[in-house]
Amino acid sequence: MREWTILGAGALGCTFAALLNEQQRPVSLILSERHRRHFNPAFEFIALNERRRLVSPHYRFADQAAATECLLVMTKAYQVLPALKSLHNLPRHVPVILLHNGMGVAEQVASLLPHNPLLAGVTSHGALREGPWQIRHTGKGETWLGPLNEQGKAFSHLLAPLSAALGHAGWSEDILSLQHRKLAINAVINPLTACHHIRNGQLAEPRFADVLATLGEEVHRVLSRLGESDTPEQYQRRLNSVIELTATNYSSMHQDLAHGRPTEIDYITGYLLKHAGDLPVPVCQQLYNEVKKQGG
Ligand code: KPL
Repeated sequence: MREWTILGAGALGCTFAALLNEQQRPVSLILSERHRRHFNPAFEFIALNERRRLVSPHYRFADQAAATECLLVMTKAYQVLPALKSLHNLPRHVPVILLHNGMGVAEQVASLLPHNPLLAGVTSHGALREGPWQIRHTGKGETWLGPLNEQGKAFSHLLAPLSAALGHAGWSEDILSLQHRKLAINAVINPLTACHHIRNGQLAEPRFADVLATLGEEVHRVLSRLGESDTPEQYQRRLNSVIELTATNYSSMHQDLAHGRPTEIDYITGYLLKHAGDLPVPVCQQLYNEVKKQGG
């Protein structure tokens, strides 16, 4: 049976490990060096129905990457390259699936690992770390995978086990488009909730109506420049629906800023600013500056 190896033992990485493990799928988590001397053999996983259980995946370190059969990269965007560079002897036939937020990293991964099948994924599952070894699954969502290079096209069979574990997994030959769509949602919700210290659902309050509309227009313009055909209305509907569906969540950028961690702003808003060219995007720019000012 194929073992799944997860690089990035954050809340979402541990959630995927727990859900795969529940389906009796062998899973290993690659831990960072700082955990080598001291790590818990198990973490507590709190499912959506509040059921708690201990999950004991195999733990590995970067120097044990030769045993990897299939790699899910679930680190923060800015950790992807250093984490992949630290892996020793990752076999060149191993599929590498990038599941981080934001964009702009895949091109560098393709140069780093030119022989590996490369795939990207987008997921709308939500998770929260409640303690050092305690993870809560906060939202069940959709997960889509698709190839980023020719070799990646042969790996649609990964969907079946993933779908059984996650409740949904789909294949898209145009994963770039799904990444753009997710980016366009994150570029509104994440910096606004981080700067205003609010939950996602609070963006539906009337005080945010103007900024939401203006920022939405800016982001939609860049989305069109990136080649996406969504109308402004379709985009706005999707945005409102994510705000509603994730109303009680604190966005990942809010959590990063609140815990004094670096954020993914360069890979979300920064990516849009880079691709805006001569399009006016003053609110995007202002939010980018504000997140940076607050330490992100
Ligand atoms: O992806 C998210 C994130 O927080 O990064 C959303 C969809 C905004 C949910 O919180």
